[in-house]
Amino acid sequence: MSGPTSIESVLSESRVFPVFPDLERDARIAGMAAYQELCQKAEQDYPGYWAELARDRLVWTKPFTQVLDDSKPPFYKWFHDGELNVSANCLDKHLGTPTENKTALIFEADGGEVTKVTFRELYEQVCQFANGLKALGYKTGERALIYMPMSVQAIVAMQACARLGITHSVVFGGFSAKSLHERAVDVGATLVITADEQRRGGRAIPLKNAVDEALSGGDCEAVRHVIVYKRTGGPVAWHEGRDLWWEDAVKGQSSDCPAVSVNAEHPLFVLYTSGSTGKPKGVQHSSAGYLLGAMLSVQWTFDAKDSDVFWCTADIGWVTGHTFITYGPLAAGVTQVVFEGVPTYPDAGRFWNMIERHGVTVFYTAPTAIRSLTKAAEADEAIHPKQYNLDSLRIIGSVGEPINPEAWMWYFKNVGRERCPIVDTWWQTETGGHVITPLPGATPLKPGSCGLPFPGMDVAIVDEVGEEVERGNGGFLVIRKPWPNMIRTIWGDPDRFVKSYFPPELKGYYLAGDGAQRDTDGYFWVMGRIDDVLNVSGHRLGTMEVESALVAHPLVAEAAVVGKPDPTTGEAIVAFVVLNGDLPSGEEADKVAADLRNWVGKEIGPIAKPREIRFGENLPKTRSGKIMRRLLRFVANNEPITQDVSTLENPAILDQLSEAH
Ligand code: 6R9
Repeated sequence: MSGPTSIESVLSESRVFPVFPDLERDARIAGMAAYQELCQKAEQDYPGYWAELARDRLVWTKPFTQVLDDSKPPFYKWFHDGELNVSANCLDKHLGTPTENKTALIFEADGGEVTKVTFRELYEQVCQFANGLKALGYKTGERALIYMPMSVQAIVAMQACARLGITHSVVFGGFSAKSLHERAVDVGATLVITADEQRRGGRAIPLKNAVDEALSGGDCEAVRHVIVYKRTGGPVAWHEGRDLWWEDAVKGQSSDCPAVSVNAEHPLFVLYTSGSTGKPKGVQHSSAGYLLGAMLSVQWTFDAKDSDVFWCTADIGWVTGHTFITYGPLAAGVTQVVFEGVPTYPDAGRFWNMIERHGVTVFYTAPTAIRSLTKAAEADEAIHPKQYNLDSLRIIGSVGEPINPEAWMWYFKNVGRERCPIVDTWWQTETGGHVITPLPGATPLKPGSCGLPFPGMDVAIVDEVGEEVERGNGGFLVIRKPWPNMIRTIWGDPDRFVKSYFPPELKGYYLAGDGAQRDTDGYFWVMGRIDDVLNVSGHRLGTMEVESALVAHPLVAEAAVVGKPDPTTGEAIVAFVVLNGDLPSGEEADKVAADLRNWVGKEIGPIAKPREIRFGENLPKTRSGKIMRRLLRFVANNEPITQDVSTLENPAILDQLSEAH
């Protein structure tokens, strides 16, 4: 941890860590010159660059002759006269190769049981389940909702849908029946695949019950079947004729099932994500373009090697779980660890323990997990990463939100042992795969920066009229050219797609919704969502900037900052803070708050001093670990929260923060 004179927090971070020579030597993209060569190739012949990769990496049943169709922007099509099957590209292509009998999945359940599945076995399970779906009458073009715990079966379900050309929509197991209902209706699901219950931290949480509730409304009659995987054996209600057990669906089914050849643009999945307002958006992805991006992200960012044991800790309910569990690693033929549960059960050493036991070489997690495990490790030496043998690691990654330099350094020192690069990967549900990221064998690292564009991606920081801003200035993060794994539309709402992502004043560029700046070396520094940028007395401040400063204080574990309207300064800063120690109260709280205000004043400048600091034991987070600043704004303004908070990990924390002054 940094001492009080540290300036680790601020975005003027100036440390640079050179590429590790051993990684560079063996990397797929070895050295900065190799990276630049790829970028130049893309610049000189953009369609040619992607066409070559698509021909080289994907197995086509009908080769494409057209690369990019940009005749109706922003509805772009890629490789659109080609055909393939995504599941065949993840499984069938390994049959008859040495990968066939290699371990595909090392699954560790919440209770610690480990199941290993080879690529051949996974192929057979997927085929059996796909045959079961066919026997029930399911066909290409239908939509299936998947609401399952992390399990081998969840991956099988997704792959089986892909195999038949059934578009899946995975709903995170932590979402409520209400959310499930909304998604089932919006996507027009005819099939639901679920489990009796899931396990999280030793507790059983019902899933099938929520499905029953979600489908009870009368507007989900299109759902013909609910297939239930028995995870815990817990009690479930049964709807004869509609419900059937997974084991019955696959009973007697052949373990070969021909993959359906679909058009490159066929919707592989629809994944719902929150917009800044309104109902969730169903982000629609393609088959070929999406898979190409997923595969390249695994191969380039994580420098996938045959000997790797890859572990992405995300849930399949998020895009990270789609790209870095279900599709990318399988297409790349990499062994991966998949886990059910939480990082803090049976104790907060679970991640480090699993890395040690399974010999994980590439580890990919989120800043929020790093920060909470830092806090746990500082409180309990016994589960500190230093107690574990993490020698197998060679690359560690971060995704989901900006990683503040403080957390970056802790991760780098304690997990990566100063010999593993951190790939801080910036991307979104809508982008399908990595957009800005360091490459482990090519990009020197700057703590807190997500590095340089992924080879081929045309990323820029622009002003309100789409003009690129000068280096060092903030602006909107945009992607200027269409890319193969981009969002195709918002399911059922093409107008919203155009309005959300392609504002007319931005020259047709894709607007990511994040504010960022680029330094003189071309490195990107993401400041957070543009709706999170504060304006205090005419000064632009990223909530991230202030949070980063707070988190750099030795007493602070986590912080979230929101703006509150102020008649004099426009906005005033309210900070919600979780300390490493106990929750302070009374004079103690006043004293710590005063110290923190001064600290921020010193770190960034007096303008950034929070007007108010409130302490809590935690922050309101979505189940994917994103802090819900929107709700904190209500709390900051002492306004009642009228929205549904059932999707929060910890709704009770809102009361605690409302009372804390
Ligand atoms: C993959 C994923 C996307 C939003 C994105 C940005 C934030 C993700 C980040 C990051 C800074 C990173 N974000 N990765 N911000 N640095 N490395 O998280 O997708 O759930 O759609 O969220 O997350 O704000 O716009 P998604």
